[in-house]
Amino acid sequence: MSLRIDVLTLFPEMFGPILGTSIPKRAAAKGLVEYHLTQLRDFATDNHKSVDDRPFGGGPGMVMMCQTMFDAVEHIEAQDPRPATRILLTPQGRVLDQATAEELAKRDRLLLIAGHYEGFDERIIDGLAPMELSVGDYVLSGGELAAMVLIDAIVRLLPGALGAADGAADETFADGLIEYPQYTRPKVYRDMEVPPVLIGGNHAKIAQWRQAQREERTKTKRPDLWAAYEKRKSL
Ligand code: 9D3
Repeated sequence: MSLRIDVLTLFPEMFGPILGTSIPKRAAAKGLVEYHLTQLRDFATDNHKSVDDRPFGGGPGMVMMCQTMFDAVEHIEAQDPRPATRILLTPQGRVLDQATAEELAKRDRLLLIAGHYEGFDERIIDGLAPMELSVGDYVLSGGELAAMVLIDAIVRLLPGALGAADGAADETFADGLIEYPQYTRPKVYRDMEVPPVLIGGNHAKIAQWRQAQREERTKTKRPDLWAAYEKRKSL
């Protein structure tokens, strides 16, 4: 059975170009995943089609309201008998990492909820008990781009999603080190030379050089990953 991904959003039109391009598109064409977009505003019941309201107790901004969210989630979930893993995209969530993407790629139904500009009524979190995910510690205008990041990270992990040419070369994060530097023709460009070891054809030496490069570059470019790598090795 293929993966069904539902997205609940005020901006479904943002998703078309991303889901219709590259690997997300190819994965859907191969039947590995289906995308279903739902407009949250369709579940508004008042004349103004409200999906948010002013916060009790005062303060800036607006708060996504319970009724539209609960009604929409119940409507979406009733479209398929498989229970959905509910995911709320929020800056307060746990930060997405590769292990989480791998875990989510094993599920058969995901419901992604993206808000815009503002927060959620806490009863949405209490009542729907979603997994709360962020894509990093910086402020976006809404959860839509975060949802697309999550979809892309998951869908490319589905078996068969990557062509033979794209596959396998996923070393980064698999073992905690970043990748070795790569070069292609020409051998000299604007006085910058390709490391001679790569041209010599000694494959054992090339492998050794690449591994040393990975370690050196992880130390300097990603000291956070290097610390985690050293810690894991010492256990
Ligand atoms: C005033 C407090 N703000 C929290 C930092 C309010 C707020 C700002 C931006 C609430 C929501 C948003 C919109 N962002 C998201 O919905 C979001 C997000 C993000 O901003 N960064 C990283 N990951 C995510 S996932 C969803």
